[in-house]
Amino acid sequence: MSGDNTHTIATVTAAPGYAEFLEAYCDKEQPLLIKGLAKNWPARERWQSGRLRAELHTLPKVRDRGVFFVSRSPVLEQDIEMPEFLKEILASDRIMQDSVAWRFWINSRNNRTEFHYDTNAENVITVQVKGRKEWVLVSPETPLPCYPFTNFSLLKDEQRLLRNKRFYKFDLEEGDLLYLPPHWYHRVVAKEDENININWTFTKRETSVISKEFKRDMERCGLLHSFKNSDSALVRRCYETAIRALPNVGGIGWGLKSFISSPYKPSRGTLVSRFFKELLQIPNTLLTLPNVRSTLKKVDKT
Ligand SMILES: O=C(O)CCC(=O)C(=O)O
Ligand SMILES: [Fe+2]
Repeated sequence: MSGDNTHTIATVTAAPGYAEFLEAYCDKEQPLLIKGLAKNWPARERWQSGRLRAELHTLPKVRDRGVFFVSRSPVLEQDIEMPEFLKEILASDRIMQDSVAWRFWINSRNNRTEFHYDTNAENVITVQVKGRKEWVLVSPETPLPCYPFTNFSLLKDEQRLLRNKRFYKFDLEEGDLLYLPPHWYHRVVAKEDENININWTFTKRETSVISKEFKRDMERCGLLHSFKNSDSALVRRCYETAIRALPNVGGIGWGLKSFISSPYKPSRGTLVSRFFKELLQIPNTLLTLPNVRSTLKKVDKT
């Protein structure tokens, strides 16, 4: 362990089997880097940014979300060779089947995705098909400060944000696969002229990993859910106004039909205390507003 809390992500050179993937990584929600997994994928020859973008626009199942393209069912399978563990997890009844998505990211050099974690307790499996991206992952046990009620970290100086956090910093190179567990914050910077990655997302039905950020997520989602379904028309209207005003980049409204099941059941008192903890971030939020404006121009195209 070094003084600045940088750790080294678990790294292997061959895909684990399904049972090992579950036991060592997915059940424990620990990240994994598989080097060179996609070395021989036809996509490495076939995909080129302009052509791929044009092709994705012709596919009826695919939606252009601005930041990425997304499909709820398989597309361009002829160009990729999914490892067995991935096929098995996507087909398994351990996950919510309506949570599965195929996403395509086509980015030019220096494209930057700021610190956030994916909502709906999403697990992400990413393959860097072309180019290279630098990732920083921050453990949900040392969460970053967020904008109130959101999964987006305050836009502040990175060195200060990472002080005393447990994090991994590494390059995802052409052909590498990354398993990103739920609630791990990440920021990503594209490092080559052409950068293409594909990722699959899924949400487990259950979890026994009760990290600090998991608790906050359950509490903020519980609160948002109670505002949305409140008996008071005023509360419901305030909720709807706030959601409409917020950028629709992370599915802030908790889109899944069912919550993930876990031993953590926050009490009403905990939800109320969460409400006030979130409000306490308002002063910090105001201080970062100039950064928010410039970042939203780049990010929120949905
Ligand atoms: O590749 C990027 O720029 C962002 C990726 C990301 O946030 C994700 O896959 O969840
Ligand atoms: Fe993400």
